[in-house]
Amino acid sequence: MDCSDKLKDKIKTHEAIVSVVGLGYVGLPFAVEKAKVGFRVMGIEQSPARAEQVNRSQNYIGDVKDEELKLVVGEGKLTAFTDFDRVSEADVIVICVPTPLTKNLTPNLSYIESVTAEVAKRLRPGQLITLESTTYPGTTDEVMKPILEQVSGLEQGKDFFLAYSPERVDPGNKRYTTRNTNKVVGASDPLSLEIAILFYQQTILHVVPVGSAKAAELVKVFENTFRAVNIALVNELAILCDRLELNVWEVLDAANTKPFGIMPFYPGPGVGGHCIPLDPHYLEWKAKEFNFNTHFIALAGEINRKMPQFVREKTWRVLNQRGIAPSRAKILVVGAAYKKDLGDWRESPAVEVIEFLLKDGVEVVYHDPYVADLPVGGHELSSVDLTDETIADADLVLIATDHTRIDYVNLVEKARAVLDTRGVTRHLDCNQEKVILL
Ligand code: SAJ
Repeated sequence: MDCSDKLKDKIKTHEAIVSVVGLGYVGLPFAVEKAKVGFRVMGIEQSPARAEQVNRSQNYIGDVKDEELKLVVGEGKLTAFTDFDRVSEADVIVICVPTPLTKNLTPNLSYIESVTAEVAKRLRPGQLITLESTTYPGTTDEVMKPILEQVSGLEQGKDFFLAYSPERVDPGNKRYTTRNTNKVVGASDPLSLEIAILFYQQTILHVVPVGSAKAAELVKVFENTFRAVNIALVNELAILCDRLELNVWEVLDAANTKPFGIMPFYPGPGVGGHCIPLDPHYLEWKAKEFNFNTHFIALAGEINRKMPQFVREKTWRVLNQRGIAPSRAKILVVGAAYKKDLGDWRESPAVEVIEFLLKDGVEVVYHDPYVADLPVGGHELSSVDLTDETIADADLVLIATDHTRIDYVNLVEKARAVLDTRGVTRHLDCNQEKVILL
């Protein structure tokens, strides 16, 4: 029996030891799913604090159920480490590390490269490595494979197996989870693909094979590009409607009554998170290698990135219409997270808007039920309670994130004026005279 047969058997019986590198919003849910079906999972996390939290069953990812984490950790099925020493024990190594951008929007593969080098040092025959991080087409075959083969002397498709399977996590989505979200898998040799499909089928309902790692990489970055471009389209429409003095929300709500051939996207204060604003630029960068300009990606990024400034200027206009200079205004910003019903404020457009307003001399307070403290523009702000007094005390309430749990009817009733950048008040039975929509 060769090493691939042994590996397939271990995967089928769930005796395979799985190592998940990176226990963030992708890695931790994935690790828990594998542990729940009986795999022994070694999490490798660069943050000692996070590793400690996992080992103490202290959940820090909203999409992971506390009781499930407690169960798998309690059973010894999931243990977190901060070093790679034991990765040679793993039969399958799943890499879920960040793929950020540099300041000038070029890929930063440093996490992938450093993790791959650590794995390569300990690589042994019979291991499967899969990359889940969103990246440009070619990363698995052109960056990871050479490191793994040159450092270990082993050969992909014969001694070890390598595949790409993009994460498809929609943070906060209660309907689609790691288990029931279709999973694309690609590899540049048939045996790696076969073994990777078998591995993912153990915990994911539907696996979608494609013919290469590159194709799988492009699938993912296309998915995020699709969203970035469509969000930019409605953001541009919002700016045009502002000039036309038309209500973009009325236009979009009516357009979305078309029963076919359209899909709802809505304007906002900008595009946040660590995917949509970043991932498409991985493809833009790769395309330049082929003397190809991905105009849609560049334009979408440009439009989405200018939305915070558009909100800033709209705020000035609203204050001016009320005879209030920004430097003498007090604004209550409702929502700091990058999207509703979660507390992640990385790349959040709300934070950029707050930073702009602080620069304009506005006295800014914010309320976000999911974000207790917020370092912004050199200030350390803390979320204020959303009382009738704090609402009435502000010259303007600016809704930057449309968290479900906020009582928007009361907010509008108690506010002097509301700038709603998310359209969340547009269908409410409240005094719409006080609401200015983006
Ligand atoms: N946004 C808008 N208008 C819209 C939709 C979103 O302004 O119509 C904004 C959001 O407020 C947010 C940003 O865009 O600031 C990104 O929102 P998102 O939900 O598209 O992105 P993420 O990063 O939370 O999650 C996405 C996944 N979301 C969905 O598919 C709905 C998916 O694109 C990826 O699987 C995931 O990122 C990832 O990890 O790549």
